[in-house]
Amino acid sequence: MSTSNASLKNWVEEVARLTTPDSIHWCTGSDTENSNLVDVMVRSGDLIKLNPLTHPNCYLHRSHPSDVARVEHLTYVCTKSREDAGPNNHWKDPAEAHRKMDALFAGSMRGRTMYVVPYCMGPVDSPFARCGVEITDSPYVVVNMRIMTRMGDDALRRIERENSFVKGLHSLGDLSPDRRFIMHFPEELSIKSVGSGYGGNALLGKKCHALRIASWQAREEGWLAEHMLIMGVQSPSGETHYIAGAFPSACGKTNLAMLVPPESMPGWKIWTVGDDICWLQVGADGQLRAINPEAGYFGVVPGTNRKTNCNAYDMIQRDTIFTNVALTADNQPWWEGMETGTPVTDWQGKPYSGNGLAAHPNSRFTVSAKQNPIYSSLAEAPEGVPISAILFGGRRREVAPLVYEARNWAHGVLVGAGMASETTAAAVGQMGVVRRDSMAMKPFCGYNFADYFKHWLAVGKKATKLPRVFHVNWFRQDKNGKFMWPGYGENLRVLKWIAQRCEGKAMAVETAIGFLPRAQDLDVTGLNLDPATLQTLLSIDEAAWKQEMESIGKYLDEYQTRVPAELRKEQQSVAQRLSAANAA
Ligand code: GTP
Ligand code: SPV
Ligand code: MN
Repeated sequence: MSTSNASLKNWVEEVARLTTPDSIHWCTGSDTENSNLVDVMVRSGDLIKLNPLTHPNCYLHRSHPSDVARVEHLTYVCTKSREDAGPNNHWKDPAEAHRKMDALFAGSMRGRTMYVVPYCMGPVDSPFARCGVEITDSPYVVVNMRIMTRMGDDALRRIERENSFVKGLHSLGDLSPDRRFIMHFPEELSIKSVGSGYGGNALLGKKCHALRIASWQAREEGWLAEHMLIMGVQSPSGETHYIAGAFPSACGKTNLAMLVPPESMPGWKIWTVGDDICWLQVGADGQLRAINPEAGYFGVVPGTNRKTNCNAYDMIQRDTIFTNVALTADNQPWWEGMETGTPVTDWQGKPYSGNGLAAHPNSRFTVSAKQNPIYSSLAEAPEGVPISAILFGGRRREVAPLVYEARNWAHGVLVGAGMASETTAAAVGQMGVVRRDSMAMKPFCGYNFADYFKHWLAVGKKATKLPRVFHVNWFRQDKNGKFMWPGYGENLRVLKWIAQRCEGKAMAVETAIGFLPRAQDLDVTGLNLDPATLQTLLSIDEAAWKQEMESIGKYLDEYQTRVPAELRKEQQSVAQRLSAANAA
């Protein structure tokens, strides 16, 4: 098989000359192709078949122990001008980057098969969707891309029709961290990734294409590519609000998008549109409309159980690829937070004696969105869903209250830009360190954050009916390091207030940082929460917030004169309100 598209054909031939694979396979996305690839990997040990009685058609993949998370320090945006990449990205000159990468790709596929993977991000019939082709020597990448994207013939037909696609070249290389780089060339709509087989580094449709390259395209074309979940929140009266939420990696997007309502909130229903990436366009009706460019979930495994999220738990009992979980004696997958079973083999395949973690904290499941019991019927709608509210949220053990609402869009952009969160196991590096993570896009924005903030403000001017903007924090801790808010399903109480705010039906008090619900404005029926704790969650420490705003001001300074004046003004106005409040 091949293609009628000359530029694709030429590129594949050029890559084959450079990487010298034994053979070339054009992926169609068929079931037979998939089961052949799975067979090959079971034989090579790349996949381990899990217990077919408890977990039919499930497999375990163990990645190289040094290759278990995204590598932000090895991820580059290579634009002609360094300023276009901005202080938020590592930068390399494009010509130098190509030279360096091509030297690593030279002969890198010798003895391996080169897979050509055409894919579409978004429903294939959606005008919002965009296509790409990933060339890879990893069959694990192929079977994951088949779950995570619309992969194969339909995508190839669209590429041939449009003659436009993002080029992604990936090779495992020798998996050495010294020869591992993920390089983006937004001006050429291309990606080169070598030396890693892990999710975000290797499944190029996801963070590399759908966020870093797409955010660049989105700015040129007037839309937004965001690290956001998309969910429908249906009230007992049957009305559904669609909400998009930006939370940094491993900070609760999948769990919120698949929320299971508490028993004490009968009649409420949640529908998942997406759990990680959201493309937002101003629709013909002047509203922001969202599509999920992905077709599956690459979700955090630890912590998933019947109690925290039975939707997610049930979804991964069949037809799932697990990466870096532990095993029980009868070959069932096991992870921390699992309430049953005993691990005997850890994520590296070593006997587990009960010391330390059995599963890797960034172990993941790959599963088709179609297996989600609450998958929204509008998730495949080519025109997307209309967004009523945007949430920004981080992991903040202090300072950030449970929820507050921004005054307006421009203030909302400041709230997003000023987001901070504790680092997690999703990326290599120290964990639990608070850092600024604007719109949860610090690792994913393909251009200068100052230009990105400007673009957010511009999108606000283009839309005639804007979503309301909120900040939430499920992760406040008490003196003993215990989470103060129960989280998970109980987060619906906050979503209910948000939905009612969108309808102009819920009360709030105005503070220096925005609108907060009072305890009586939240539905806490059936929630066993100490009133003093709730009070703490719903109040702000003005001295701490004064510091926070100063720190956000300093953060904006890093972007110098490129920062839009309107955003500066928002920061100054909140700082002034806080000074006035402190003086009062
Ligand atoms: P990425 O896929 O890395 O982008 O992450 P994500 O934002 O989808 O995070 P996910 O929902 O997978 O959650 C990550 C971790 O946070 C898991 O260990 C969850 O158990 C935990 N978590 C999710 N929601 C809550 C919550 O409301 N409260 C608390 N305390 N923990 C939560
Ligand atoms: C994240 O790290 O935000 C993820 C997982 O969603 S990865 O695909 O590795 O980026
Ligand atoms: Mn993510």
